[in-house]
Amino acid sequence: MNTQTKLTSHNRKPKILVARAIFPEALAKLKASFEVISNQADQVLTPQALQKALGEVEGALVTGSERIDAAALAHAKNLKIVANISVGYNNFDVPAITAAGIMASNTPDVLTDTTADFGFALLMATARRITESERWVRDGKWAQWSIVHNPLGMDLHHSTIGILGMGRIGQGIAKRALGFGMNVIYHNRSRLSVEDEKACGATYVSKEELLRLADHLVLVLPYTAQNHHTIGAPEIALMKPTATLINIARGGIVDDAALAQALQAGKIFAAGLDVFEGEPTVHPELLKCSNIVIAPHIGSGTEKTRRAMVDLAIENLRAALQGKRPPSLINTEVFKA
Ligand code: 8YV
Repeated sequence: MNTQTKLTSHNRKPKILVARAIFPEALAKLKASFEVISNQADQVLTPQALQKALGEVEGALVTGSERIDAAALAHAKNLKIVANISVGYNNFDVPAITAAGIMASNTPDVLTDTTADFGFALLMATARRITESERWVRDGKWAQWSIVHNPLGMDLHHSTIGILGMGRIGQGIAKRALGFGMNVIYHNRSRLSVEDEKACGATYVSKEELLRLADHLVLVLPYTAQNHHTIGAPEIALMKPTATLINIARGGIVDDAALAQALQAGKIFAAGLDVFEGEPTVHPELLKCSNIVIAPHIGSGTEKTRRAMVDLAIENLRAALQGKRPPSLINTEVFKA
């Protein structure tokens, strides 16, 4: 091996995968330190293409669209980290990633306030029928102002908001609700500390009480196998006919077919949905409902926050490839200092 070759191999940049389009400046910075396989076309990779790419790299930036499991990792001999650009990581089979000795990270905190803002926006749009009203106006139906014949909504102020899942985003929603004079109740796997309950002005109730008492039910829990269809026909049956249901958590937490039936039958007043089972496909029966506000999974979607998520994921990736502990490592047992 001549000196030149030695130098080249010594200076070899680690190879990484950027599985989806990211901001050009972030990609340029990555290219300064890494050899990058990037998917700037932004077409979700097939499982085969993902498996192949993971077999070639030492680090990968991925999103909720990439399922990382034993099959995806089948050839990933040199992979040290899969860094999710997302706080939720139900796209990760964490035991399989851990068994392969690979670190997994996510992007908590940086999106909490943006997502809580969005939850509130979706709640307000749903309760006050804003998108339905806009369609009504655009369809030329607004002939005159009317006391009773314009779309009439439900109040937020001084109503009861029920929050299912009281992590960082749930607590952010509770704090916003206090500003509207709302009565805040919540249910969570584990109860908050007295101080945290006080800071959110929130009262802990059982899941059944939450369903029965909430005027507005907001879902902010992570998706797990146990949480599949946490809200289905039996749960909706407990809700008030005047209630709204907001899902900013994950598709699969709500049984979308049951929800569509309930909305069509007037069992609840309305729903605001940012996430869907099998998204980006939306259940055709949901699309037929007028009492629903639909968004394309944009809870964290401000440019500032998406940049912060990408930056944090990159920080995790860089740390892992430098032998340091990634700041938001999920499977801490894999890290060896
Ligand atoms: C992501 C999200 O944009 O962070 C999450 O859990 O739902 C969103 O912020 C989405 O999951 C894509 O990875």
